[in-house]
Amino acid sequence: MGKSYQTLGEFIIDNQGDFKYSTGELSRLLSSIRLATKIVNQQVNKNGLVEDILGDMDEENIQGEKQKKLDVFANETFIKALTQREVVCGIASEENEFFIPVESKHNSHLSKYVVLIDPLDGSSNADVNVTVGTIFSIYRRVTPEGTPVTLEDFLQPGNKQVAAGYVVYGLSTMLVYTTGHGVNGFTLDPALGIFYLSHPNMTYPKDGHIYSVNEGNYVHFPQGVKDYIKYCQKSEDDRPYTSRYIGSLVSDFHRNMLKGGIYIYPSGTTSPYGKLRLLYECNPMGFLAEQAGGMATDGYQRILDIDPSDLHQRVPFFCGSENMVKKAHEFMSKYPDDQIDYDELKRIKLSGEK
Ligand code: AHM
Ligand code: MG
Repeated sequence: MGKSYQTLGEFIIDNQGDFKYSTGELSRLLSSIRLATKIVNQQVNKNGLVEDILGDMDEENIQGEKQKKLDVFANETFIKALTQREVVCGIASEENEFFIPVESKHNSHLSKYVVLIDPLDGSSNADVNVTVGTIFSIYRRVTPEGTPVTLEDFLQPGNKQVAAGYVVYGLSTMLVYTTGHGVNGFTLDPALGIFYLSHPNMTYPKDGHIYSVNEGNYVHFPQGVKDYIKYCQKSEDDRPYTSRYIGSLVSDFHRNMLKGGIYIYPSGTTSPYGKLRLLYECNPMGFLAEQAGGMATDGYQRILDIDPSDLHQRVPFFCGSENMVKKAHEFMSKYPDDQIDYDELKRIKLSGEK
């Protein structure tokens, strides 16, 4: 974590050459995300001061301004920043049931990128002044340019991502992202409104001592997860591990990447596939994890290789330091029947649509 005066804007431009035949489209897109992040950050920082932001959407705050819930505000801000600047041809958001096609009003040539976004992840934490985040994921469209986007453009496996990142609105606000050439973190100087490169080349320690899982759901967990948790708690070698769970994926991930750890959201709780969304949460975090030398799986297979069947599909998520995820796999592999067949899921989904 060296001192650096390189700004995010400069970094984006300096690294544009990582992409052969770059036209600057991705740079413009990342710059729009940066702008939206600053706007959302301002609003997040007023949380508590402007108390009605947590109230009904129609309420006025103490300054007499109409206020919106923070997650609605964040969703609208990102969508606006991306559509008005015409830097994408389509957006899918965790907050919206359907994807949003973007039509060009100004550019004859509309961007070839689609963005998938979780505008305010862990938003229930906002009520108690605990860190929340934004997660984004960028793909090249697969349908021909110049035609309206289709579902196919969004239902791509995570290994096709061009870029992904998150923003953590914590003690300081950080934007962390990858374009497939490592992971870099930028910290916002709130006085200047500028992100500076503060964490170049972020990497997961190979081993760790932190496990992050909502143990309140223990009785519902698959046996492999229960066994692994018992292993983490055993007094042997360098164990027991420390348990840390914020309930805000971005913060749990961020801490584990810096210190070494594993995050698990298994199946068997709120849904048979866990809680987290493949497209808005697991794929972008999985891409970042791998780029930082960590791993992201569903307990059996690589997250980035899953062929998605639905915009809001959920998957179990095991993510973190390589040796910890591998150890968890050893326990999971004893219960092969718990493995999910995603091709079968897709077949069922498609046959249901006919
Ligand atoms: P959200 O997208 O509705 O905010 O849910 C995602 C969040 C993650 O940030 C967090 O890790 C998880 O849900 C916590 O869930 P739980 O309260 O079930 O442990
Ligand atoms: Mg979320």
